[in-house]
Amino acid sequence: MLIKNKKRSDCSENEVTDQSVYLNRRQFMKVSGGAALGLGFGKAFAALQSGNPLSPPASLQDAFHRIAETPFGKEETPTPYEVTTSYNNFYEFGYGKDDPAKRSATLETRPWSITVEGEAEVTGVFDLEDIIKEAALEERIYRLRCVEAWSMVIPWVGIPLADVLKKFKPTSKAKFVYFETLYDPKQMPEQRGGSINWPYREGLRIDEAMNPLALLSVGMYGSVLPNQNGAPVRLVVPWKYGFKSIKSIVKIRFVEKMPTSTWMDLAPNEYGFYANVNPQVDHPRWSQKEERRLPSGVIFPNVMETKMFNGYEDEVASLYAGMDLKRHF
Ligand SMILES: Nc1nc2c(c(=O)[nH]1)N[C@H]1C(S)=C(S)[C@@H](COP(=O)(O)O)O[C@H]1N2
Ligand SMILES: [Mo]
Repeated sequence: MLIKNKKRSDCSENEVTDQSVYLNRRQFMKVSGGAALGLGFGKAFAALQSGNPLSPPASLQDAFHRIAETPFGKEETPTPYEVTTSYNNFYEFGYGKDDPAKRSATLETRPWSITVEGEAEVTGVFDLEDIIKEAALEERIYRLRCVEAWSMVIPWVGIPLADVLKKFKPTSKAKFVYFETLYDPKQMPEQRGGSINWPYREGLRIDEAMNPLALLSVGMYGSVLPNQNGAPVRLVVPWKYGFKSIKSIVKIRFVEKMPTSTWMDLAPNEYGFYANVNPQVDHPRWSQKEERRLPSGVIFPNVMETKMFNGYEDEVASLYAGMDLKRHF
């Protein structure tokens, strides 16, 4: 995302181009290698769609063997794993798109606990693995649209957020849910400074959080999350700009008043609380009408129109009935 008072642009065309040139080169080598070995094109192409090489810890093997398929995103072609794990926004590890992949090995993801507090009957500190073992994991293929106007398609593994939140029995005062990322500059080097008031914070209205599309993700491409994608647990809110999908969550707080998110705090005129994907409301510094679906390069930019609520209008439009979405951006 672009930080207003920084000169550098994290969203430069060059960066995306370099990335896809690099990928295209690797893919070309694989495809031509496959052809040389006499493999059909189908098989050579399958080699590009490589899976997740990570394996879940022994205690979670069982849960990950029972991932339920769902109809979500069956029509989509997932973005290659190599792309979704090397082109990231995770500012705790740096501002370049390749920084999180290079620098996030310092993140310790086990054991991991989540503190639940605020307006709920059940509060306390919970072990993530216990939450995962109790729940049934689902695969959901969702589009992810970054506010910087690029997008990808990711096969997430997770638990519907509503199923998790209901266990804590939020009271009638819980109008919003607030989330916080880990704060530990030893593990997250960029937290030692910069213009962000760490930890990274996000929030949802309670009915948004309870919408069946909202996912608490603990994996992707059939296995656990790579660190750069927000291990071991993150939010996925596919009808909102990517920055709402907060990574490496350690705190969930049920609150009565609308919380302030990291991006509202940094630039309130550019990033609102709702942050619904909306091609009709431009960012003050760029259009939101189109997006580059990664991998995107000079020869094949792969530009497409951005859809209202990122194409999830049927599922979520009713949440915003009667609201002026230009004002509540
Ligand atoms: N804690 C934290 N969560 C974060 C971010 C971040 O910098 N820190 N970046 C956000 C942004 S801007 C996007 S687009 C998505 C990117 O998710 P991905 O790298 O898994 O594709 O993560 C979001 N969650
Ligand atoms: Mo983003």
